[in-house]
Amino acid sequence: MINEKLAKAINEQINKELYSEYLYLSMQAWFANESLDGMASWMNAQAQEEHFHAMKFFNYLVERGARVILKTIEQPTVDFESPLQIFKMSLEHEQFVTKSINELMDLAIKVNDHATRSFLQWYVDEQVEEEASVDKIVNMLQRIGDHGHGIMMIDRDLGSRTFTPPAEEE
Ligand code: OFO
Repeated sequence: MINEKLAKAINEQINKELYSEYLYLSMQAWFANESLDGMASWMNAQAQEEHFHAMKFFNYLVERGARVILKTIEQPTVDFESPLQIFKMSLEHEQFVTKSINELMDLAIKVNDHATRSFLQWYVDEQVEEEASVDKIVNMLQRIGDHGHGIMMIDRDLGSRTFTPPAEEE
């Protein structure tokens, strides 16, 4: 049986991952209205990835015999200004999630739960990738500024992203 405090913190993390999904869907909606279909599609792939992150925690709690307690998902921001502002906000959000995963890891270490430490290592590595991919887009957008042609090129490029859930080890 998993430590009660740790199970509670993982339940809170499930809420954060589902909020992330919601936030990226909200960003997708803004891009869709702006006819930036590639960026909208990138956000959709990102939202699917967040759903996967949430369900991975969900399944882990079930596997460890703990209850999954779903809470209200906060309304995400709906007012955005530009692609650059959105991707900057995504980066800040991912930094917040990284901090939260690190705190979970600290707790798993504190309560001596080796199984959860091993499980969380996947998220620690994943967050490095999450931050790096958004940071790269922020840099590209900063470089092109308001240049319409550049935005269209990035949009086309980002549209090629798809989400394939990683194979789960047995
Ligand atoms: Fe789940 O990593 Fe982004 O938020």
